[in-house]
Amino acid sequence: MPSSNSGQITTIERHILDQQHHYPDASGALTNLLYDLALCGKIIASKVIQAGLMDVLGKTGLQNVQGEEVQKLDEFADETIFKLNDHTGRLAVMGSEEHDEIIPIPKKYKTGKYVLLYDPLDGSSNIDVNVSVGSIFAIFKRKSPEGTPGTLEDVLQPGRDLVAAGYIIYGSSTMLVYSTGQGVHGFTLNRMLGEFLLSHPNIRTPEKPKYYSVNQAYEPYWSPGVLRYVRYLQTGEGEPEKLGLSLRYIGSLVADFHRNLLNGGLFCYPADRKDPKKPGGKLRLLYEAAPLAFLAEQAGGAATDGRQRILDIAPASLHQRVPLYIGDKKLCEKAEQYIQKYDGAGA
Ligand code: AHM
Ligand code: MG
Repeated sequence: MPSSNSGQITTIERHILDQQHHYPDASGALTNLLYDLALCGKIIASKVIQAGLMDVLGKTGLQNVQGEEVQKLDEFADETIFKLNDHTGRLAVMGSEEHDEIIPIPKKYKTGKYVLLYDPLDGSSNIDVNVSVGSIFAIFKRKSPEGTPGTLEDVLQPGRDLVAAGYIIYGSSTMLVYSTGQGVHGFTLNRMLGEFLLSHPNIRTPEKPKYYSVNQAYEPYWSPGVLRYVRYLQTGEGEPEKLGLSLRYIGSLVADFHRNLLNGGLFCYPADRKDPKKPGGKLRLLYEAAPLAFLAEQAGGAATDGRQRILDIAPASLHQRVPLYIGDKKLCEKAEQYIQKYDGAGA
């Protein structure tokens, strides 16, 4: 495992502190918040790796607000992130995939200036077959006055206003990847030390894409533009040279995104006609698409819903869904061209 940067070992704590120097007025609250999230990652990782051994697998029998089955590890991850952040005085309000409404800071604690949105355990339906899953986080500055309870308005911000975002991937190793707008940096958890060490400084997504990732089974439900676009990814139609992409699809967003970020490629979850209740596809803007779009752009890639930049979308609701094309910049531009050309201006 690479654990050093030109021979020097950098812990995540040190790295986050160094990043703070880019912001002379920083109070340290964001630094500490990111460090708390790294701790959440370690705690969740310790549970995820024991998933096969402990009685943590299996459904709770409850459904989350999206009508999907909630698994025990989802609950554990959700509670861990909430409980490690509710009392620190750094947050005004939180929002999670697992909660219908915004999550207020308990009255007995002070509120702070940041807003935390998170998907505690994305891809959790894959856990019982040992597939990588991940936690995604997005951090905004609050809009409402400090010292008051946070509001829905604090949460409904476009991704371009993110101050930080990242994910923790629980895979063959546990990694935390984050950005505060100064590049994307990856850390690998050294289990012996219990520390995240800088292993992937300043990640840039490769110039030449290698993979496209989409759930091809939904083809019958795609619009003509999406169909033509995916055909383009397969054949490189109209390109002087073949694109030569291979298909890779895990069905676990963080894992699919992480692979394409490091190896080059495009992940998409287009809008489809499969479920009339989900016309915008499956993925959620605020705690899935926007934070990953922030990382993609910081790494030299892009993210679009097929019509506009993900980071420019002003959310209307906490659990808003959005079509997502993310990764290679040129392939994102192509997605917009195909959808505009074959689906028309507003279809
Ligand atoms: P989840 O938030 O309920 O875990 O669902 C999101 C997951 C993503 O990780 C993944 O990209 C997508 O669902 C896969 O969906 P599908 O099975 O429709 O391809
Ligand atoms: Mg999710």
